[in-house]
Amino acid sequence: MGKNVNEHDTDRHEDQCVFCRIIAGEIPSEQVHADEKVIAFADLHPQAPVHVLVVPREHRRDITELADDPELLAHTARVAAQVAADRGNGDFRLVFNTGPDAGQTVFHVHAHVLAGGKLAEGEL
Ligand code: DGP
Repeated sequence: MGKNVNEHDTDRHEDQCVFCRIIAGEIPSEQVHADEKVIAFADLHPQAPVHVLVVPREHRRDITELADDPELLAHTARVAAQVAADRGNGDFRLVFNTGPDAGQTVFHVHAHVLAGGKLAEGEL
C-alpha cells in the first residue's frame, strides 16, 4: 500500500535527482550561467573544448516534457547559443540525449552544448 496519490504528487525530485541537487547548491558545479529559468554548468566529463550543460531549474524528465513548454525550450536554446558565443566562436552542437538507449543517464532534461573549435563527428 504505502503512498497515496497526493503523497506521490508531492515527491521532491531534488531529494534524489543529481541536477536538482546541483540547482539547490547541494552539489558543487562550475557554473557559467544562471537565471530564473535555467542554469548552465561545465560537464563533469567534457567531450569537447567547451562542454556545458544547460538545465531548466524545473524538474522535467527529458526533451519530450520540455517541449510542453515552448517558451522554456526556446530559452534553453538561447542560453546554449550565448554560452557558445561567450566561450567559443559561436558554432556549437546541441544534444538532448533522450532515453537510456540514446545514452541519457541523468533523467532531468539537459542540453549538451559542445563547442570551442572544430568538433569531431561523434555520437554524443
Ligand atoms: P546524459 O548522458 O545525456 O544524461 O548526460 C549527463 C551528463 O551529466 C554527463 O555528460 C555527465 C554529467 N554529469 C553527471 N553528474 C554530474 C555532476 O554531478 N556534475 C556535473 N558537472 N556533471 C555531471
